Amino acid sequence: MSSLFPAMTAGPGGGADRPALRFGDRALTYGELAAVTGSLAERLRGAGRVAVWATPSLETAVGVVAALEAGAAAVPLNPKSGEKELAHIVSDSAPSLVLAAPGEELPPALGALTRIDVDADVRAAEAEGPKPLPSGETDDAAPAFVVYTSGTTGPPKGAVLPRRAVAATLDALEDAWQWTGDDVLVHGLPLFHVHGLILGILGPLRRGGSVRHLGRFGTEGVARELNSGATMLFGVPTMYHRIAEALPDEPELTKGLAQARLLVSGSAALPVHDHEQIAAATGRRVIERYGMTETLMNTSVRADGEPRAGTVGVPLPGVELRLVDEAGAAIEAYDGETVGEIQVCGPNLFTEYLNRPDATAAAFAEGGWFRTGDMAVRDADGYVRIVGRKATDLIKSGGYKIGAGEIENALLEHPGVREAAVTGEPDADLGERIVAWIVPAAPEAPPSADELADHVARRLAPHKRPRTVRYLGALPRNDMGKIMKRALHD
Ligand code: MCA
Ligand code: AMP
Repeated sequence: MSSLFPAMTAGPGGGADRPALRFGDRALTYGELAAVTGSLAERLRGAGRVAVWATPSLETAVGVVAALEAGAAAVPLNPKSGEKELAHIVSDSAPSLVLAAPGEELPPALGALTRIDVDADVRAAEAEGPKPLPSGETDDAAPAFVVYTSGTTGPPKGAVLPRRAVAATLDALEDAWQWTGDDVLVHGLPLFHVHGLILGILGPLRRGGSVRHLGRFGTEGVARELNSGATMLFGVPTMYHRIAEALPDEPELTKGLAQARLLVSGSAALPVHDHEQIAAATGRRVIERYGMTETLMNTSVRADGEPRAGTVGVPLPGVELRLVDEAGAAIEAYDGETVGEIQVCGPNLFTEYLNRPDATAAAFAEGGWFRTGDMAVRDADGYVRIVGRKATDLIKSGGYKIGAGEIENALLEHPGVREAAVTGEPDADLGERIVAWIVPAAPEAPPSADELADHVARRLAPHKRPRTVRYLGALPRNDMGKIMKRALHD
């Protein structure tokens, strides 16, 4: 097995004193990271799949790195997951244990799992003496992660990401972004998804550079770090929208962004208006990259390319990308007009949905092309422009992918709900906002919007809660009894 983090194992003179991770006032150099992960990795050897209680903390980064160095697969858990969602993920992924920061209270759904506290205290690790990293052979096809992602219906599916995919995507970004060990990344993304964890934590570590995590996103933190040595910023469009709104009142933010080397947005489309507002105030252009949990990163505007608002750039090195029409035939046009579904192939792809051979088979077209479900056009110079999504039942809110069916099922479990339909509506801040259309069981006493939001937040996760609730006497249905969601908005 080649280590995913060569900088951590570099010998004397290899940069052990260089900063690796910083969360608030807690930080680790590469030498310290090797020390704290060494003994943990030894305990995790042969552990198979390990759950990680993925709070935005140093312990999450240390736990994941140790698991990967041990050849185990990490299953990052959203610490705000509701009981139903968590129970599903735990029973589906069947981890052998759970890693958590000391003192972190874990919910009953994890009660049956052995818990290992992640000790990120470097003095304790050094007192134990250096521990060689496990040297067992792990195949690059072996799983590195199982990341849960929503589909249109049913509970989230676990995308199994091999070590090869993690290495391939991070190395392709090295090329596209001229990303080096001298870069210092700042972000405040959650650590239970690809964006924040794989790109935002493992990316810098693979390059031998460093990351400063904000704990939670805020424009002051972004300004502070970009004005004190950070060179790159990652965020979802909601974060860049909030930055764009704050720029007129926060001169330090303007100054920080103006001097950054690279501002990268992803997970959803960044509206052209936000692009323009940031460019006008700072003279800097945000670049977009396009990825997916199942594929990691597919395309990006390159650091040495022309930034163009509204596009996600060109395929990354090693990624094959095609557009196909409704009959599944490849579209040859590069005319900025002909719309097709994006399909991709390459070493960046997941291997399967855990325990879901049916869903895995359905996700691939002949020849191993993965069907992304994203609709796009290609400009003459190869720039890809995403224009929509095949499934209207997938909602992107705040950069989170959310399945309408999952929320409808949760709403139907509320005794005050007789019928429910969920749609997404445009929202300046979140991109899309979740709207629940409810037929109450008792029209004279419908459950309140807050009650329904809390119900969904408790069962699934707070970001899946409806932000708007509309009450109806009946849902519009066609002759077959199927809900006509388009008619709802009329
Ligand atoms: C609110 N809260 C509640 C409730 N209402 N808790 C329980 N019950 C309720 N009814 C809590 C929330 O948990 C949260 O807590 C706080 O109140 C505010 O919630 P909310 O309004 O939802 O959050 P926000 O401040 O609007 O968040 C915006 C955000 C967030 C920061 C942009 O959406 C975010 O972090 N998005 C990132 C998504 C992401 O990383 N996606 C990557 C996946 P607290 O404040 O304590 O949290 S896509 C991907 O990985 C692919 C590969 C790709 O291409 O990148
Ligand atoms: P997820 O399944 O949560 O990993 O989200 C993946 C989806 O996010 C993709 O299929 C796209 O629909 C969307 N996405 C990611 N990056 C971008 C982007 N830069 N522009 C538009 N959509 C994006």
